[in-house]
Amino acid sequence: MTAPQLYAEIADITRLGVDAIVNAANESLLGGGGVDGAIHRAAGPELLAECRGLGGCPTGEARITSGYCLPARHVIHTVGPIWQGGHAGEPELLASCYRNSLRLALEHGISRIAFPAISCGVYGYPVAAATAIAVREVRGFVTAHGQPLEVIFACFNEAILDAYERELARPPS
Ligand code: AR6
Repeated sequence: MTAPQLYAEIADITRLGVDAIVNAANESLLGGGGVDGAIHRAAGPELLAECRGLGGCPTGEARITSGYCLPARHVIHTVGPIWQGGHAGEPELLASCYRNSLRLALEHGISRIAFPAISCGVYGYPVAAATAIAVREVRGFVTAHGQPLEVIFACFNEAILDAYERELARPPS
């Protein structure tokens, strides 16, 4: 059996030809700035039309759509928490984003998935804390389920890549 692979790389997530890319969306699911805007621009207007039919998504949950003009077959939209200092349930909500996205991936037979650094842009989550949660949750999930087989942490800059590489080098606790 192949062991799941987790790695980080500098990448524009909209260019990755994986089974699913994850979108750091907002509760409306109707697009926005950052990676959300880039995904909608690259996928084309049909993505927005499908998202309209979903009726939004609460923070911490996830929804799946087709990828339309993207090289990725699916988009998993999840809504990260807005950083408010760390005492408003942000860590648990961010962990839920990763778990719920991976659960959808498993249900849809997705074996290669790429995540952006959810909440680390406009939503202001401190990068070191967010990447620690991301790596812990993804490791825990793939260890428990053996799927997805490949998880890419798509980093938009070197600072994010450094943070992921530090976490990935740490032995699992
Ligand atoms: N590929 C990979 N990562 C990217 C890309 C890209 N093409 N573009 C940006 N990033 P953000 P959030 C990185 O702000 O903090 C939107 O308006 C970016 O550098 O996209 O969860 C939504 O509609 C950062 O590291 O998402 C929401 O309103 C990471 O992706 C709100 O922003 C996430 O930054 C969500 O804020």
